[in-house]
Amino acid sequence: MRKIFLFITMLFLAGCETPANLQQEVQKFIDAYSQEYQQLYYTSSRAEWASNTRIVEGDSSNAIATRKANEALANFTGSVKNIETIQNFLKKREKLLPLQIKQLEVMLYLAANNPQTVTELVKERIKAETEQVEKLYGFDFQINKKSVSTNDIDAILNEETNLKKRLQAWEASKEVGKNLRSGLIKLQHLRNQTVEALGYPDYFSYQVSDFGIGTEEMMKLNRQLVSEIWPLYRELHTYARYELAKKYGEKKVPDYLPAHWLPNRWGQDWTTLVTVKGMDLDAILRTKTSEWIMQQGEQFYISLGFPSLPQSFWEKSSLYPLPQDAGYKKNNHASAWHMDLNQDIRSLMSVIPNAEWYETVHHELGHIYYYVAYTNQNIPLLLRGGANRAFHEAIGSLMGLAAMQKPFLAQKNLIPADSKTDEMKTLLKESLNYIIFMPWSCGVMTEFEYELYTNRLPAEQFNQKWWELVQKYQGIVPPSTRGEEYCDPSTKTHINDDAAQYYDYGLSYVLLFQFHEYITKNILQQNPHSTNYYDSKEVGEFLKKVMGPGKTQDWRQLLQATIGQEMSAQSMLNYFQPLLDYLKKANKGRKYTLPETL
Ligand code: X8Z
Ligand code: ZN
Repeated sequence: MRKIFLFITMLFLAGCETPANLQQEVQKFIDAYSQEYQQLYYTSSRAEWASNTRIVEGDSSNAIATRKANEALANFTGSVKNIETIQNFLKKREKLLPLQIKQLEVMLYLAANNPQTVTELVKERIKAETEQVEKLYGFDFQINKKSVSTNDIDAILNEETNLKKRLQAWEASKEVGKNLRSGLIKLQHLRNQTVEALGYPDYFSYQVSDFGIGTEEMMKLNRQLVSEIWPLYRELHTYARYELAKKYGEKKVPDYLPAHWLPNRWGQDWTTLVTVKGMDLDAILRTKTSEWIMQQGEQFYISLGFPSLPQSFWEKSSLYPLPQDAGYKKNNHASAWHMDLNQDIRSLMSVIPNAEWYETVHHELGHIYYYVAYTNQNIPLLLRGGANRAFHEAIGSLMGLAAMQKPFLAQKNLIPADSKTDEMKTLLKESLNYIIFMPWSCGVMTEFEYELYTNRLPAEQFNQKWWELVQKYQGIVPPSTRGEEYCDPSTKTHINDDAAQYYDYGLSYVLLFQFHEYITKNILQQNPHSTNYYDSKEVGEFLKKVMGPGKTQDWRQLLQATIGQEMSAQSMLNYFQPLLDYLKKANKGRKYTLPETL
């Protein structure tokens, strides 16, 4: 009798949990979670937005609101109750729908960043992160005791030929690091400790896991990418040493590039070393307004079949530099925000009319249109993200590349249609952007953060390790010894507020050239070095295929489905192939100081 009873009970229980029932139950949980998450996320975004757009010295009201909002979000995503529910559901994953599994995994990933089991550490970390951003962007950069903006510093590094003045500007740009050192030490520990609680070995590994690969695999991939472009980088490095020595009237060509010789605070972009006659975009853009640059960017996307940006984007974004007498400061690094994971999309920039900002505008709008592409009822809230983070970075950079090619510029009447330009020089200029970036992103930044988090770099070695990597990967040296009182890595935005994710950008450049090659071969049938995407609805359709699924598909499968390839640097190498011979000739008889292989 008993046995029969038990049997019936079991039948009943099993009957309750048919896949359909379970799926329904899980869906109810996902829907409720998503709704609450969205509200908390929006509150946090608004507070962060205020903290990044209005930094008032001595006023902590924004910081307090941001801390509170971020704590509320963390309490929810990291709650033990939520984690247990998610883990229990995931134990029965074979009965769940693929998109449900993906959403539960996203929840678990969010939880791991701030588990309730270590509430105090999470709180400390949120506080430290908010303070770090305020210190970085509230900093008063000064040259000769006069306040300057980072745009001012960048202009000097781009244009000035007097080495003393260059040195002053470069040194001024690194002062902020001293104030950020203690915060970075704190964050190194707190970031590691918070993710350890849910079983990640360290913060770097946590961030890497979002790509579905392990830390060692990611490091191997990055090192391989650097080694693939290294022959080209070595030529560019040699070329730049000699050309810059000439430019600055220095008789002795240095073995390594002094950091203040380069047109960028971190040596990550050398584009302005070369001007192409007939295509001097900087000179052309200087005659335009910042607003014109923004509209131009939007127009390009619209021409591909994307909608115009909502009125709220224009009203709520913070697109231009603050007036000097504003009485407050703002984050001067460009970013794009999906405030509520729905219709509130904004960008934070300090656009001035020059080629660098022209490119950045296209980059940020790439994020914005990515948001637009996956914000609809087919894509669950928790899967509104890039196929991986590198995809999100790639689209806008691709558009930036396309918006600088000659046929595009001619169609937009920015250069005369019949202007004769030196194609090799154009390619050289492009390589000073895309190739130069690789040892910086996949090398210096990635290796440093790997040391910092995975290998727990001691604080007394931050600056030493930094410059060791800069010399090894970029062939750049500091103008004079930089002791540990400085913290030069923390002058870079992402070290502070986008930690352990910089390989996203290196990978995005690789993807960008894969997309570009596919588009030019299969859609436009144009020479990849000389294209015009403008008005091509087919290109727009292709981009929507890449962006539309958000995170609902595995990124490798999506890449196969859209371009039929795995991720590879081959397209980038194809693109710059003609340059290698040209540079070898230009460098004939010159001394190479970087090793042939890394
Ligand atoms: O940070 C950015 C974007 C914001 S998503 C402007 N980029 C990297 C950088 O500035 O270091 C774009 C390329 C590299
Ligand atoms: Zn970006």
